[in-house]
Amino acid sequence: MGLFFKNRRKVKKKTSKKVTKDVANKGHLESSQKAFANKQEIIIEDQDSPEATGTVSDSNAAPPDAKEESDTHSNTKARKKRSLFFRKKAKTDTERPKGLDHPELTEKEKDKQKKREDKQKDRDITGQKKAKKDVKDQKTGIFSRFRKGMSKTRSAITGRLDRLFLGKKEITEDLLDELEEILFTSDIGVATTQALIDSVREKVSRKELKEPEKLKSALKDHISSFLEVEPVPHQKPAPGEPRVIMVVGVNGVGKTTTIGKLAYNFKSQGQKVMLAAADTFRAAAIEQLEIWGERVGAEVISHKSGSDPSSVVFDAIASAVSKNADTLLIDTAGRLHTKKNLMDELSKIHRVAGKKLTGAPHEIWLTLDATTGQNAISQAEKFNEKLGITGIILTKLDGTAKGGIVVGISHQLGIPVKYIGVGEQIDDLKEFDAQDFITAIFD
Ligand SMILES: Nc1nc2c(ncn2[C@@H]2O[C@H](COP(=O)(O)OP(=O)(O)OP(=O)(O)O)[C@@H](O)[C@H]2O)c(=O)[nH]1
Ligand SMILES: [Mg+2]
Repeated sequence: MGLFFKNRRKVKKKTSKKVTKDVANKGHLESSQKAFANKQEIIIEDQDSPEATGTVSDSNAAPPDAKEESDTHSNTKARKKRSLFFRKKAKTDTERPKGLDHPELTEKEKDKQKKREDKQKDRDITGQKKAKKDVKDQKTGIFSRFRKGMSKTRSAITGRLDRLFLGKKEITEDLLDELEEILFTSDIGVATTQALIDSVREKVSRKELKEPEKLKSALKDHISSFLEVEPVPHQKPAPGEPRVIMVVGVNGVGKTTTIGKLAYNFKSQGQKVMLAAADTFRAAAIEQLEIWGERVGAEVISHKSGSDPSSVVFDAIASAVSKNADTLLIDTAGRLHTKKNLMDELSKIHRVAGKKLTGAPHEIWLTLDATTGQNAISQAEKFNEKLGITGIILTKLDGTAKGGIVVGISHQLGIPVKYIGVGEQIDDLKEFDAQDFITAIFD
């Protein structure tokens, strides 16, 4: 008996409150149709939906067990089922709100609909703001990593300059000699150091520069002008054709890693990127590139180890053209700039690329390791002679005191530094910006 009442209470709870009240007050169920009609009305009211009434009355769908219910008044199971059916139905219908200009909407319903749309707009704006902040954070992140990486270069240049100028009242020959030594030992390079010292001497002799404190800002301006390098003229891809970039450099400078970072960078800009595994020489070089390809979601075109790198490039270009890639990055084997046969191999790759696609490779980027110091300049000279370098990527600027090499490279070679590597992670590549660089060294 107790169990019977318990179950009955449960059923009552689950049924619409108003139905329970209505039915219980009367003490009996007059007819299943009446109860059914009451419940329909009440549940529809409960849904608070702009079109609920219309939907249910218009509906062709029959409630489950309708017939069965009309036959047996006390079938609570069927009642429960039917109640669920209408609830579900009304809910599905409210999930499809009508537009504000819908003729069936009353003023109150329009108001509600407008509020709902305004809320959605607010959510969209918040989402957009967050996305913008993420991009900003990302930029701030790389900038602070870059500044941190440049700290040794900063103390090698600015730290020593500050100590030199401290307490000095005038610019003497001794001071200029010491300045020359600081610049020279900061990996700025002989020729660039000489150019800087000559210009300072000239300004001093013309009495344009008298106080040592002003010397620092004069140097800063001069170095800035060295860093503003005009782009090297190069072929541009024809509309609809991929931009083919060949990445070259001596062994272990960071070519493959940089290609991975570049692919990530270009992909985040929405480009379709493909990679060519043209280092068929070093063991595991193909696998290394394939890992990067997988990480960034870029297809890698490869042949087996030991095969001709030119034929890899030929196939990769064909594939990039047919698959409408935006950019094809070619990874090449590291080689010493002094080895003629290996340098000749690069010329062959270059020729074959041009045969497959007119103008390819559109760019040749030389990767230089910042920690090598002055040797980087002679590497750049040799690669440039052989291939005509269109851009430089300077890697491993994190934690080296030899960052001054950027100034020498820009001034002596007249080739723009495109990117700088500030770590081993996928996003540790920064587009080179002369002003950021000057700020990181001097401020
Ligand atoms: N700290 C630091 N390490 C880097 C950077 N770029 C590359 N490396 C590291 O340098 C090492 C060599 O990188 P790779 O990309 O294999 O160099 P590679 O020029 O392709 O080498 P080869 O194909 O053998 O000629 C790896 O350990 C990289 O993680 C950088 O910007 N900073
Ligand atoms: Mg490599």
